[in-house]
Amino acid sequence: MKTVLITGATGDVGTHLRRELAGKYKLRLSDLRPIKKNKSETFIKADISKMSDALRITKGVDAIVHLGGYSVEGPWAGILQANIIGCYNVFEAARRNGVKRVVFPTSNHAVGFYRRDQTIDHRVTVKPDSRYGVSKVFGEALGSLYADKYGMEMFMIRIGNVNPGPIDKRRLSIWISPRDIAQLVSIGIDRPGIRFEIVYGISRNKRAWYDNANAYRLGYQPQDDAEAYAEEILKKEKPGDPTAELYQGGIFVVAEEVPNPAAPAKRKKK
Ligand code: 15L
Repeated sequence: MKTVLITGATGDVGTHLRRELAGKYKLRLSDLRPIKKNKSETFIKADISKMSDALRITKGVDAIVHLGGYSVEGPWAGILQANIIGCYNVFEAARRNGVKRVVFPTSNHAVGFYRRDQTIDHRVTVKPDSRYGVSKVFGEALGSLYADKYGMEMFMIRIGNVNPGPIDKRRLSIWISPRDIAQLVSIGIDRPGIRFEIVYGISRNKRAWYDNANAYRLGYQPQDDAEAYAEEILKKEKPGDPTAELYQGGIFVVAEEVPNPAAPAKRKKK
């Protein structure tokens, strides 16, 4: 049985994967936060922004599912530490420890500035919608480098939204069920002959914005379709931000007010 490291194992996706992949692989979990592990799992507390920790957790595993890091938009300092430095450390530590296979859950936010009336495949130019989206593009680029330069096997899943069911209209297009994401991750771990692949992490959704032919070519057979929830979801849907609704990335595309430290401080009114 293969030993598989899951970083960021306490998060939502990690929690679904632990349940779905139990018994299929020996799971080694890591996270900054402590975890309540079960008997068949091992846990190592680690901060992946430190190379020494990344080297420790990746030693002796057959494959890595690198979920660790920020999973939503956030301040640059945090994204830099967790998603840029952390991702570099994990890929580099894998290389130094001779771990060839890495599954990297990237995100729909790497291409979130495509419009909802467009269908995109795995070959489109990236269009990140946020600092978080840029960090996922960084991971994809780093994966490509490590595949071409060091012969590593990098499987990039641009995940939509993992949940037991879709939670709103946008997610009817990008939802993936826990069992479908587990199937895709298993393809990423086990399929022979991977060098560098990008696939979309969505179920077989009728309203998909993605042409997921590359995932199907590699053997993906999703079991679920968000359409089964559509009527119920659409009944509850309220109109949202009109800009966000134009784009696939939703609210992530909307510019926030970022304080400008160079601007003269406003005088307080007396
Ligand atoms: C993501 O990439 C996030 O990890 C997740 O928390 C959701 O925000 C998801 O995208 C989404 O777009 O729904």
